[in-house]
Amino acid sequence: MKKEIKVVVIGSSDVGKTTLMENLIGKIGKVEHNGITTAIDYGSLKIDDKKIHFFGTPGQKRFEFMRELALRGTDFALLVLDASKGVTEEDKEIIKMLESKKIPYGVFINKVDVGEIDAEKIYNLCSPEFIAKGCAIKKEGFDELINKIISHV
Ligand SMILES: Nc1nc2c(ncn2[C@@H]2O[C@H](COP(=O)(O)OP(=O)(O)O)[C@@H](O)[C@H]2O)c(=O)[nH]1
Ligand SMILES: [Mg+2]
Repeated sequence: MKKEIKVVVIGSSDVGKTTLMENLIGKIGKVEHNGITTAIDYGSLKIDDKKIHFFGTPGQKRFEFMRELALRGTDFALLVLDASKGVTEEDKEIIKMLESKKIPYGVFINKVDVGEIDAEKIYNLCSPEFIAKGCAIKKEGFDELINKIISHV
């Protein structure tokens, strides 16, 4: 079984990827300009005998090439959605990218403090390994998210 696992955090802009990673892992190395993550950031969590390395991706469509880069050699992806926005066209494009590359992924529905997305709706669109829900700013849903990631990588 693999002990070093690469997980890419992916999603449209402003869904809460950076907040999620910062609150999950702590301060992480990143390069931001005007609030846009322009470089692939990362940090890792050691859980039991596994080390999970998280890689961030910028959400802006014009940085699609960076998603492509980040997804190379990845073991798993975590797609972050914004519950207040629902599943957007941009999200659907990212889902298409993940499915065409056959990368297993889980979905984290973020911002459940300000909205909701029916899991059924997501399962009608695509086939994630799991769906977890939470609130990145309040650090809610993190234990369940980590448990689900661990049981799928
Ligand atoms: N209400 C709410 N806002 C959030 C949550 N997580 C992040 N945000 C806010 O959403 C905005 C975008 O977050 P950011 O982490 O920069 O998103 P990114 O572009 O996907 O990296 C910021 O203003 C965050 O404070 C959440 O769980 N609930
Ligand atoms: Mg960001």
